[in-house]
Amino acid sequence: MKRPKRYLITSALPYANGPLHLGHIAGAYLPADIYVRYLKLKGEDVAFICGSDEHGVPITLRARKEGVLPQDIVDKYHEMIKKAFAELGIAFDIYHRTSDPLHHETASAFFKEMNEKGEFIEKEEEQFFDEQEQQFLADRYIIGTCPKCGFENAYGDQCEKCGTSLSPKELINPKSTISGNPPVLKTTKHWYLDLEKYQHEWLEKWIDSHKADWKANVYGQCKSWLNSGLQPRAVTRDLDWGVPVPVPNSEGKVLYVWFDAPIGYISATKAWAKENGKNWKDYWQSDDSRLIHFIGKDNIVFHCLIFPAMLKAHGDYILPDNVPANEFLNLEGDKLSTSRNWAVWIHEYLKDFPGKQDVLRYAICTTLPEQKDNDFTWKDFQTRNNSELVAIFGNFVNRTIVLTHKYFEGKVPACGVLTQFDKDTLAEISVIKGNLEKSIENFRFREAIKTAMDLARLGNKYLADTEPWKVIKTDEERVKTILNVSLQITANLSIIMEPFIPFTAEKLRRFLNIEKLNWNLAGNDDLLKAGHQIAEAELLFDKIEDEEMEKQIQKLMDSKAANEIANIKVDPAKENITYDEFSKMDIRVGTILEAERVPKTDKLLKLKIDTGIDQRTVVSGIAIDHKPEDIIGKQVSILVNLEPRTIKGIESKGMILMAEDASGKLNFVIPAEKTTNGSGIK
Ligand code: B3M
Ligand code: ZN
Repeated sequence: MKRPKRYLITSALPYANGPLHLGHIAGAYLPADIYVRYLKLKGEDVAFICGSDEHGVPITLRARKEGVLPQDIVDKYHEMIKKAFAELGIAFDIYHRTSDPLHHETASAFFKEMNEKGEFIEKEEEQFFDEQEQQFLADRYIIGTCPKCGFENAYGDQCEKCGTSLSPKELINPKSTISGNPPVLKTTKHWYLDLEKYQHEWLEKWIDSHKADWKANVYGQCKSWLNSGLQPRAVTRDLDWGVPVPVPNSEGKVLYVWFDAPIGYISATKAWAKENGKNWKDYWQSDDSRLIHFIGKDNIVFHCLIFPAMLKAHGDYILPDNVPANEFLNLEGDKLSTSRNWAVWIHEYLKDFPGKQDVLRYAICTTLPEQKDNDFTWKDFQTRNNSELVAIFGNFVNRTIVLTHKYFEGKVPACGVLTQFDKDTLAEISVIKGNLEKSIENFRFREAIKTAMDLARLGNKYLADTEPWKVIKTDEERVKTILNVSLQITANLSIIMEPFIPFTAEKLRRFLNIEKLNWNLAGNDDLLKAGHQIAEAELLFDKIEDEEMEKQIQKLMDSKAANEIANIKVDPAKENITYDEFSKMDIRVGTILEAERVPKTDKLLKLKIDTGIDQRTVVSGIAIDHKPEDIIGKQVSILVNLEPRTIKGIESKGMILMAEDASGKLNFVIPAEKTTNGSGIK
């Protein structure tokens, strides 16, 4: 692509139904922010767009659960998310929101325009309806038994236990989550985007044209969607929260959240342009601007297939030039989860580690899940801080500034004759800068931050090799040159670190008493003139102690424990029975004498039990949790007067009593002390 005149960079609009965590930042926000800061530092014309996604069923569900209005939910989280981004230095040009009237207007007009062009298929369809509540039920408002794994609380669109995508009609015994009643099917009309037609007309070709420049995971996911054949997709819903369908006689219908949300990028750009004397169309409707969407991998289909299809069908818009989606970040080996509270919440981090935004940015950047899922651990976070930021970067800068004060009253000493080693060191700065540009421009931010750190490593090594603290005793002129070189490296660090750790870059500029410098100046060896006065040194980074890490790990352990307790589901009590009914059961203590698997079954063991009365065979469904060799000799409780049954051709006389825990594991019910076989249990 020829050099664009301007850039339009978007980050996925987070749902305003909960706070931000680490996974969000690693997916769509930190990479975008690094990229944008880099472009801006080069003097490019960039609009960096984001905002809250305030529609959709998760928000209405949450509001219902908390007994408040959807608007209350989005107001609360919009502010919270916006603040967390700002404090972490994710510097959008605008952080807008989709409940804003400007967005409703923009999304409505977009739909109308497509509708007038005849781009939608209108279809009547049967959908689940809650008769008591008199409303249609979105997929998430229906739960039932998963046809794949039997999980009883699967949603209408997905089973969270086995991960299968579902449609509400596939659920066994569907129930409305609002009234709890079984829903009925009722006809309703919806507008569909004809993705099948677009696939054949141009979409497939367009995706293929990006085979070389898109990330393999992104291109691969698009191809697999295309290979299974795109189907028309409904872009409207029966719901009372969202952008109303702007067509007569469509009361109770709104645009599907995934139709209106990406249009949110456009409305946000309009709002920004209005405030900043720009023309939003320059960014969205002009071929010399470059559109890039930063997202997480679960949003690929919407940004690479559906939204482009909408933009093209509308007709006036450019298409994304790249969609560098990231994979997922895990936490301490486990999937991040809002509902299980398995997360590092950004607002909590900012409170727990004041002034350490850059440590988190750095640790996340070095762990970005660019090619595959990756794992964030507090141990790694601590090591990144203590062994890299403190020991390499901070150490180099501190020594340079302290020595400049000690020997030359804080004035940049003049550079004398350069040795070959000095020249090689200085030449390395440009090499590093060149590598960095390549990495950033190809969205390889992990590689980029490592390269940026190489400059700090270079500086640290330069000081260790030249040892100015020794040379000063014999050759002050040489020390002037050494510190001049070191200071030039420090000034270069203030430029190239800015995209990654902007708070630190600002601190460095304060130490060096300089303004923000253009990226293109990096690589120069005379950024600081001789005689320039620098400020006193402060520490760039502080060590993070073990106790602080232990606190964070404890926090995670606490939420794990809280979850385990919350997840224990206990069956309600059964109907009362009489004592006579109970006393009919003859339960005894027995001992397992023999145990073997019943061939061709997973669950069954054939046991020989000494009941005190006799020795008998019992077939028991405990093989998943118990191996035959482990249970021989064990005492058990056995119901001896249960009618004999033939199971897999074996006559089973009686039943071993087991306790089943919440996870379905079966544990033996045994007397607390060794008891004679045949003792009655009453
Ligand atoms: N809110 C989904 C998400 O946060 C959605 C992104 C919209 S981007 C237009 O993953
Ligand atoms: Zn399932």
